[in-house]
Amino acid sequence: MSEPVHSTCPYCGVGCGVVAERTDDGQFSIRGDPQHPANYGRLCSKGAALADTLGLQQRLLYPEIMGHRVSWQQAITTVADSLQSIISEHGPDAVAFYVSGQLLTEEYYVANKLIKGFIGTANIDTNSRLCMASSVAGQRRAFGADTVPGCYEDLERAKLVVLAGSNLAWCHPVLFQRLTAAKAANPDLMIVVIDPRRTTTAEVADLHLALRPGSDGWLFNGLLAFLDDAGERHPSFVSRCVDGVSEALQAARQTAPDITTVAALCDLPAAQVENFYRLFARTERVVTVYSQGINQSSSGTDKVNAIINCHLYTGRIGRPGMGPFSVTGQPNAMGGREAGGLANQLAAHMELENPLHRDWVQEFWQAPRLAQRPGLKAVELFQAIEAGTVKAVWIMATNPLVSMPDALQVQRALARAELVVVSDCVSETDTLRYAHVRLPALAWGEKDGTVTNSERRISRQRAFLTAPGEARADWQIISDVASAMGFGTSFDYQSPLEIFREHAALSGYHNNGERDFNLTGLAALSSDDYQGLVPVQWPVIKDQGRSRMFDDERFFTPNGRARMIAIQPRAPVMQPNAEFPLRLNTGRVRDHWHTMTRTARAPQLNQHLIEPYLAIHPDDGAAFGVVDGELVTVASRLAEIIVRVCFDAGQRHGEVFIPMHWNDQYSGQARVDTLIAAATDPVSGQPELKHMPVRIYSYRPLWQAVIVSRHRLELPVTDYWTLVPGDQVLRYELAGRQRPDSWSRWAETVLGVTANDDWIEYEDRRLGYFRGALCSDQSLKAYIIAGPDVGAVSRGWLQQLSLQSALSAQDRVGLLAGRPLGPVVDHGRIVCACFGVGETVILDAISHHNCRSVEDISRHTRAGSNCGACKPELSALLSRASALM
Ligand SMILES: Nc1nc2c(c(=O)[nH]1)N[C@H]1C(S)=C(S)[C@@H](COP(=O)(O)OP(=O)(O)OC[C@H]3O[C@@H](n4cnc5c(=O)[nH]c(N)nc54)[C@H](O)[C@@H]3O)O[C@H]1N2
Ligand SMILES: Nc1nc2c(c(=O)[nH]1)N[C@H]1C(S)=C(S)[C@@H](COP(=O)(O)OP(=O)(O)OC[C@H]3O[C@@H](n4cnc5c(=O)[nH]c(N)nc54)[C@H](O)[C@@H]3O)O[C@H]1N2
Ligand code: SF4
Ligand SMILES: [Mo]
Repeated sequence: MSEPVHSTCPYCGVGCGVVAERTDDGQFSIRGDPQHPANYGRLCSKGAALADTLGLQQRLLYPEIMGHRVSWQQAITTVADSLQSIISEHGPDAVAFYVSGQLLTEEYYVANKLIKGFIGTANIDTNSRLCMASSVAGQRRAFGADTVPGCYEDLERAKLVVLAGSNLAWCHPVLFQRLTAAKAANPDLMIVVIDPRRTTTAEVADLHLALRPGSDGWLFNGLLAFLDDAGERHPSFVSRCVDGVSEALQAARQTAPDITTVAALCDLPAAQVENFYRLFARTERVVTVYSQGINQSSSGTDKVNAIINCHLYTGRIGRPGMGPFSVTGQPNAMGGREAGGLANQLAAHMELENPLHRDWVQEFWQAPRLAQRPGLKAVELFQAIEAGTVKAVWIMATNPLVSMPDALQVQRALARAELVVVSDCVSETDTLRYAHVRLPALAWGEKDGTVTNSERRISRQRAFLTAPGEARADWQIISDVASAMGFGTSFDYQSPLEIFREHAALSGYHNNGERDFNLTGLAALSSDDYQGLVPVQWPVIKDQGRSRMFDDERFFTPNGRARMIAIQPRAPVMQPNAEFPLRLNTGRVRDHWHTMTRTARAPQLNQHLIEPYLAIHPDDGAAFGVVDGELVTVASRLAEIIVRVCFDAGQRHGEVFIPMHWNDQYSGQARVDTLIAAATDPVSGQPELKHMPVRIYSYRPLWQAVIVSRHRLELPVTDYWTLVPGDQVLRYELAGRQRPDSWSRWAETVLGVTANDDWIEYEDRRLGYFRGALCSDQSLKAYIIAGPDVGAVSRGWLQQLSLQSALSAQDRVGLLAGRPLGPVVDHGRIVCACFGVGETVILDAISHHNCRSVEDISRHTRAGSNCGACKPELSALLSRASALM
């Protein structure tokens, strides 16, 4: 076994440390790093499944131009020359980069340096615009800098944790585990969840405020007014440190004067609002965590400031166990902000609008020309591409055809652009289809650099795999293009360390404490230091990091005082109406990561929620004439998609939820962002991804089918299909309105059956059912069952047969009959991804093995005993089953 390698999980912004070790069979095992201060050894279901995502299937391994493999030199020269010629003809603003919080800091730094300092335009934006932009803007207004005040330990030391627009249990699971462990140790720790949906996170809350979507501004303005009435102003802190107080108070009083008004505006029982306000008022140690339910809104920045106002006014900031806390989504959302990856930032937390900052950066980079004004923000950028003013775009580590609002507009834009370059690790994404040049990037585990997590902690990502094919690290690709454009001496980097040192040095350039971001203490790291770098929280001025900001009561505004902002809350831009009566909310599921390019590779992550779905309250389902489990068409004024209905009593009336993950690689028509209009926040430019009016109606297929196959299939065009990658077997769920002329021919074509194959089929013409099994060496290679309704077919049984090395005669008859002939163990929907424990097994443990607590279930079935992410669901199953017993 080789030396264990310490690295950082590439998924969420919790930034857990992992240890990768080669196992005896030559594979790698990944476990939590017990020494890493973000997780102390814990991992969630996604982190625990990392080893299963490392395979080279469907990796992009060679550069390609127009679909043909080329040498790196050809690819680099083509990109450089095309950019140069567009720039000389149309000026620097005709080119743009669209990058990602999944790049490492060093990669971000180089991309930003090339475009802002050498190409000379600020047309670089990042998917953080869809994610963190409102938090950044809110923090800059309040603190004078994009500073996250606190640290994870504050959640454990708090007496009240408010989770606003955050599904922490699914999206920051290890931080959630730390919080629930702290609550178990100290039952006085109260948790309030503010979310229109009853999420898994809400299951553990002492109080869940299922408010009217978009009404958070009124709720927090009301809180501010209440805190003032309750005498909770921190007089000395406010007079020493806070400006803008009376204006903010006046706006709060005017818009949210009392609890009754707030309750009506937020559509909440007045008693719940009062409970929350009293709890906040009487608890000094309060942390308010907020995420996309706040940020992804056309008034996201105002909501952020409405939250921060309450903390500033009561002095609940800068001390242990208190503060507003914006949790970052991506592994390096924070690092990207440090490197200045947004179109309206410079680098190292310097401001593009500040001439002095521009001079310093230009001087430091010895840059020929520096962008003089902010560039286009993501939504504007793709609009400018469609309009033809931006002619070339280089997309790195993001999949905008799936993740941008008005995704069909993004598609039109890329189809129109003169040059689309995409750097990615995988060979097929919806965005890659539009790339003229495809550049193969090294993936997690293959490259080195640093990331910064939600608590400003910089950690190393370290390589433990060799570079596959001709893939190169993103910093290398960008530097190569820069050199080919003639900027070689400024991009002559030999390693990420050299870039890191430059980035650290820039943070200290002309920085006498006016700027929060400062890594002077790391600017002279040796190669060994960098290799051995232990996780540290910025600023690092000498050799120490800093866990909590503002403990010195110094803010980064010109006068050093924080600012409260007067907030006039606004409703979402688009409201449901007679034509589109439902409001569409979107977000994440526990076991998938964004556009699924990595999580779909791990079989155990594809068993929890397996199809694109629409969650709707059963009463609304009845009112709109749809039934649980059927397919529905969801239409907005922009597009239509087809997904499966999932009744969920935790949805508010009039609101539906669809996850953001499914895309054209995994489903026929389920890209939810094709439905969402691109309304943006006027301050931050962040799009409103959670509030789109839609209507729904039953899709009513004439046929449905399930196919299991050992290989990926080329499906003919059908209205609906979804691919569910399983353990060595792929499953497809299909539906359509147009029946094939001959099922037999259709099935043989889809499954690629040849004359010599062992193929058995049976068609029941009267009832309209068809079954066909393709066998090879006694085992099942592929199987299809099609008919008017395949809902009752046991998917667990099909999976089991597919894995069997030999089929019995009874199995074969069963396949023709479309059902098992003997008893079969179907574990049901997988609840615990770590150990693959299904719902049926858990319900059995409760009803037949006397399990009365989550711990009992864990002991009996192992469910929940590893990462614990499913514990809230175990507890929900427990209460559901107990109610029936
Ligand atoms: N499993 C998993 N984890 C992830 C990711 C992933 O893809 N999968 N992605 C990572 C990334 S990049 C991010 S940004 C984070 C996001 O993490 P979160 O922000 O926690 O996740 P979301 O599901 O986008 O949205 C959070 C909640 O906001 C609620 N919400 C919607 N509208 C409103 C509203 O008006 N007010 C309030 N108060 N709440 C509202 C939604 O119902 C939802 O439950 O997750 C990170 N972690
Ligand atoms: N409706 C709706 N839409 C949303 C959201 C929502 O809540 N609702 N959330 C938004 C948010 S918060 C976010 S952060 C975005 C995320 O959306 P995206 O950033 O579009 O999603 P990912 O699937 O993470 O895309 C990352 C891409 O980079 C590739 N990749 C991974 N590692 C590397 C690398 O090291 N180098 C290179 N070059 N490529 C790499 C992956 O294969 C993948 O294709 O989605 C946004 N869109
Ligand atoms: S919480 Fe899970 S996904 Fe997030 S960093 Fe930790 S292990 Fe990775
Ligand atoms: Mo995000």
